[in-house]
Amino acid sequence: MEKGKITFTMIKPTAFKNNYTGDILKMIYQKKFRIIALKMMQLTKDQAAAFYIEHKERPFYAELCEFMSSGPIIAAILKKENAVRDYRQFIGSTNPIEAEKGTIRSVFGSSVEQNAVHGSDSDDSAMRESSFFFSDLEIFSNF
Ligand code: DAT
Ligand code: MG
Repeated sequence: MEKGKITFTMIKPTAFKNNYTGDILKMIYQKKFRIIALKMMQLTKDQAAAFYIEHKERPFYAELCEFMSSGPIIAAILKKENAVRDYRQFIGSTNPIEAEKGTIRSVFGSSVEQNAVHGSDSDDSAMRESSFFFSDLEIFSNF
């Protein structure tokens, strides 16, 4: 994996449950991101807590871990120049109500918590989050 060219995303439980996975992946491809790793799984509450450890002091942390472990999710590593910046722009603001029209969160998000997708906030986060979910054998770096 090349730092600076990848980002990590998750399709969150509500979006998955609503069968938005196909539409979201299609939008990702249309924006010229390449998927270099992909899986479906359900996090335990402890795994969600470890993934979101940076938020452990926030008032919504317990609820967030509860929600993120409440059902299956899709995890993926996306490759593109400036992947982190471009993907954050493409998913829109954390709160779907504030997200720009046409962004993934504005189209598929239902609330600030259930905002359809995760997107890494920095290159360091992208590397950490990708390694959290995927082993080297599951990552097609040259794809
Ligand atoms: P982002 O996902 O845009 O990077 P974040 O890192 O600040 O946002 O927060 C992580 C997730 O936590 C976010 O996607 C949804 C949830 N969250 C953030 N702020 C919240 C709030 N005020 N109430 C409930 N959930 C919140
Ligand atoms: Mg974040």
